[in-house]
Amino acid sequence: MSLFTPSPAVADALAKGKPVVALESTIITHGMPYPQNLEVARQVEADVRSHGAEPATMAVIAGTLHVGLTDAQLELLAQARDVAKLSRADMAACIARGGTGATTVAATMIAARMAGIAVFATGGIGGVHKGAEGTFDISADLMELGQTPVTVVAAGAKAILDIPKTLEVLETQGVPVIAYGQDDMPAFWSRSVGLKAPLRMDDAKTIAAAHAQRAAMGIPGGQLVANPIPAEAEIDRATLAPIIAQATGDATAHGITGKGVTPYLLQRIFELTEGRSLTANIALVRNNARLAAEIATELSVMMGDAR
Ligand code: PSU
Ligand code: MN
Repeated sequence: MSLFTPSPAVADALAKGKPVVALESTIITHGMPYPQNLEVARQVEADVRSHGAEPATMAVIAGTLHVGLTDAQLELLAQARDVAKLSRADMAACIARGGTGATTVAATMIAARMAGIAVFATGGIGGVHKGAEGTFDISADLMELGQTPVTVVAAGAKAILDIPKTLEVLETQGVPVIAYGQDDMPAFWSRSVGLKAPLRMDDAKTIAAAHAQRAAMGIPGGQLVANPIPAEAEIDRATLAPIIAQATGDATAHGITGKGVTPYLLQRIFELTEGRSLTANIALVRNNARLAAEIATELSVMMGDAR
């Protein structure tokens, strides 16, 4: 029994040592409304291809872990209701039961590592939620970054999170947090959270070299590349702050907890910004897909040179 089923294109790329970029599916099922989620999923795959890499969108469908989806599978996920949101805790259980589920950042990293894919593009990672000192709500994404050797390109941590605490946990987990092309830590919908990122790199080659260096030294865990949203698409922090405060208050008032928190907040912020948050989200995911393809390309050149 094989652990996963690669699409023909992904299998071919992996066999030839060509660059491959992993993509998650929770952003499709729980992060964006239909039909924009389907359009974005297709567009992001096209962005990866146009930058010289093969996209591998991950999902569990009827008990099979797919690494690379057909268009029909993308459509099924985009339209499906009641698809499970799979993290480290539940992916194996879903497969064992023959279920269907979308992969979060943590689950996508696990699948990527099994398939031999080193680079992954998403929108934003999960992190330490505001009020975590009371709720203990800390995303499994952070611990995954601490143990699974995949470089994750995101637009920073979502502004709905407690970003200083998220950075503290990443530091504790030994995760390099690399701002791309600027000193400041980006905050998903905005280009800066107003504090410096721990590290800064200005080109894909250096990020790939750092990934390869960690692997060579046997340091477990991945890297987080924080790629700022393109300036023309950003929503400034001052505009977002009261909206995030309201969405967070609404979540508490409605008793939303656990896995429901992130999808609820994204949907509420979409409503409160009259769709602007989605436009920004699309721009940043596409931007991350392009950078991830460049990093994967640099890495495949390095690995080729090493062979
Ligand atoms: N970023 C988005 N939309 C999303 C997510 C991130 O723009 O839906 C998802 C990712 O899959 C991430 C997950 O791994 O939210 C984090 O969920 P939690 O906070 O429950 O760990
Ligand atoms: Mn959580």
